[in-house]
Amino acid sequence: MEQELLYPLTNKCRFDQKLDGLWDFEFDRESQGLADNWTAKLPDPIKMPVPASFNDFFTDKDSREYTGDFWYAKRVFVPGSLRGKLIGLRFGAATHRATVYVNGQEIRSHEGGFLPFLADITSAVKFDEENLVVLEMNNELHRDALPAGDTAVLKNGKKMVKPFFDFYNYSGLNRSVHLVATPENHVVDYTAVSTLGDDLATVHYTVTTSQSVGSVSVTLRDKDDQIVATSNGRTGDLVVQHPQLWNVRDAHLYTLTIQVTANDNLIDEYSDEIGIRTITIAGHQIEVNGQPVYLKGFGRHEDSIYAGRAFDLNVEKRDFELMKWMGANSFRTSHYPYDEEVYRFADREGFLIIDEVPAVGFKMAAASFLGGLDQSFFDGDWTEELYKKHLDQVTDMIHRDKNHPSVLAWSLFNEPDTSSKSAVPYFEKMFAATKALDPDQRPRTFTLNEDDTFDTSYCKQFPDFYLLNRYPGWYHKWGYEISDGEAGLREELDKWAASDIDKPVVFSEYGADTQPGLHKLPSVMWSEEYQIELLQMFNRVFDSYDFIRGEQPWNLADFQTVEGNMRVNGNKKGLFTRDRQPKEAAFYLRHRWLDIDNNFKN
Ligand code: BDP
Repeated sequence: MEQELLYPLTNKCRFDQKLDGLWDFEFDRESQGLADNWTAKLPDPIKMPVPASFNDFFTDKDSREYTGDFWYAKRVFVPGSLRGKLIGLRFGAATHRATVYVNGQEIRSHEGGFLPFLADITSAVKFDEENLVVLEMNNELHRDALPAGDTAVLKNGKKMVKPFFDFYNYSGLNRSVHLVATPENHVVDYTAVSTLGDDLATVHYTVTTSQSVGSVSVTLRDKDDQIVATSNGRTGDLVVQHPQLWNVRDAHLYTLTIQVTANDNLIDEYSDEIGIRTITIAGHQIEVNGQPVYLKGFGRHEDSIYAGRAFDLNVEKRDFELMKWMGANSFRTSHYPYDEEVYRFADREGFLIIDEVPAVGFKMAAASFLGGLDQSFFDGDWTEELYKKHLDQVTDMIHRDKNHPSVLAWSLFNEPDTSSKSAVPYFEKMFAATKALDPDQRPRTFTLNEDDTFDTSYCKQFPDFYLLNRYPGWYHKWGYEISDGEAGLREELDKWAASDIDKPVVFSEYGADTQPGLHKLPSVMWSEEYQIELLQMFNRVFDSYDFIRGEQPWNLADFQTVEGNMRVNGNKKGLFTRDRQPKEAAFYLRHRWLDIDNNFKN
């Protein structure tokens, strides 16, 4: 578990500098780098942009598909004015494993390619000089790691990943690297949870500091910079009269400022934007501030041309404009936690996020779709090791994202194999271990794959609400048979309706691969017309069941996957193309969503 996950900032006590730009980069095909002293100097580096995935820049396949060890290096000047502070390097995402060296000294390792970590480099740093920062990285996939997959060795000796999931294994430093400095006695973490009263709200906060000396004060300011509440101590309550609540597509934020002082000296200060709101599940309703909400939105990916899975503010800005234009109010961070800037966008725009951990590929049928095995995933001897990493990443995700008002729920898996009893002990452990992690007690859930139905899933008791991924009309009962697909979907939903389960159901995936520009009357699969017909079919079904409380088609935009006979240069289920232009279906769905209020069905 990472202790220090606060987003970096510069103020009178703290320093933050992004180290984005060109880094040195080299493949380590023989895994000889460490033995050959690459921590002191990469022998023959090329330049590589950061943040970026390295894959799609290359014009040769061996480089694009490269699997194994690779290295990054950069000379970083550390100003003498930072003497006396703790100096760190904060990596937003190093996919999937990294060991950090500074001036030849090994600092730390980290596994998990979608969450940040801080390397404390204070003992290695030279002030007022350039410091050599070197990273040894690895992008292999394994069954005991997240996301799950295999790494094969071809007859020619080259390695190749076999993901048990449907997105490209984009690798490298996918998010910004920061040089940070904090006082030795500093704010390590804080939590802020709201309860609502009659025209009044209370923000219950806790602050953790690295040392116990010093006193803590907390101030809350409104958007006009007026102080609305103050409190003293490491835990306390901020009482806000006439609060402006954070709401769906109507966001109001307050600035929370924490100060640590000793003998009247300011020692550390940290500020963040928070929202005052509550989230509850009441029967089959999802509620924000006690009011029912119907989710309209998307499954997404961090994916774009050239830089792969790199976080790109420009792409993110465009995606938010597209989602707003569509009338959406929510999305799922399928299938991994996204860059922190995404949550900050959502906080400001009033979007709800289902925050997902990279527990994807926990299903052998998914592996066999891509040429894998046929056995229950949770029978495997890798699950003990996997569980540890999985819990670690759920812990870090909740720890990192807990203070964002936009986060509605935690998704602990995407499409695990729950149709075998062997899943149950794993789920029992995971749900018990994560119960108390979120101070805001948000709902926990996971997506149920097509094979994990009302009848077959052994894990229906775990989620607080259900996420269903269903593909009638595409992976089965397709084309002219789509009417049978609709009938089958209704048969399953009738069983949910007739059961004594009273929890919301959200459709978190459904869709049709669609080649933009392909038109056909009457429709055929892959045509723009067919995508619309499939969405119309699903929408008809959603509108006939009151307990369906949200729709998030797959996917906002086309995205890259491994090559295969089911994919034409990637997954084409986007409502938008990979370069973020609308397919015909986007106009259809926009029309529907602009007609549906955020409290649809109430
Ligand atoms: C679902 C997966 C998603 C895939 C989608 C598809 O959750 O990652 O991209 O199917 O096949 O099973 O389009």
